[in-house]
Amino acid sequence: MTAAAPAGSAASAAPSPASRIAVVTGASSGIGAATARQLAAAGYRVVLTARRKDRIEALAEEITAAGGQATAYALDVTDRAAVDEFATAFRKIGVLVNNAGGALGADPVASGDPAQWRQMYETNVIGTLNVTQALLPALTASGDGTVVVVSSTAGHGTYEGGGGYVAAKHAEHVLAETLRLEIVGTPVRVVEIAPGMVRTDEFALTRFGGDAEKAAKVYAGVAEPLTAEDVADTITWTVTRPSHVNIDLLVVRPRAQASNTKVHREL
Ligand code: 8X3
Repeated sequence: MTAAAPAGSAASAAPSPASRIAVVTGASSGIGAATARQLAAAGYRVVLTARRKDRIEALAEEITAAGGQATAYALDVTDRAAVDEFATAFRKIGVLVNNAGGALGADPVASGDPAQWRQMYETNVIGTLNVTQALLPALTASGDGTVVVVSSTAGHGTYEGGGGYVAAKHAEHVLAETLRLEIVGTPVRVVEIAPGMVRTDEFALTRFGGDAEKAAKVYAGVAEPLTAEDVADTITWTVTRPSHVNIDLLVVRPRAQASNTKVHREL
């Protein structure tokens, strides 16, 4: 005899047909790609978006070959017209993971590049705003929607050289908090995941304009930075909780990182 799943278990939170589509932005690498793989394994039909079409198409093929359901859609989240066009494809979706974004530069406020600050605000904040606004009707129509905002520990405290990125991530945090207040009473929950030090192929490399030496220094001597899979695991856990459970904010760091400025390094 098969025992009935206990109320509130992960099994009881399996996505319903109306809510089984999950859109992931920035799905071409790192946390976004790992999240797409894990949500597909959890039974979601994942829609992969990113600017790099070849990458997301390859990932969609990989997920499909592994028995999952995935489609790829090339999208720049800062292009509002393109985002609106993308959103017309959906009447109902269950999950939106706002992951696209990143850091540019690590200069002090006194000498930081305003163009980089602006670009970080565009991708991290306006990108999240664009996609969330465009898909909110479909998330609501599903009767059981989840908006995930992948912010950062940079959204909760600052550090020297972090100014522009920290400012953008604070704004993303505020977007998530404000949205949660504004849509309470609708069937959509808002989850913020704030990862600390995560070693991915591209985050630090992009931040330092492709300078591999500078990028490596970020993780120097840190035994085990988080992986993209670690963060994807937390995202998947939050979206597979029963619908009435809203994980407002989940801060996740490697054990070696006690705060943004206190990291244990064995050098
Ligand atoms: C990444 C965390 O410390 O590089 O979002 O700002 S940090």
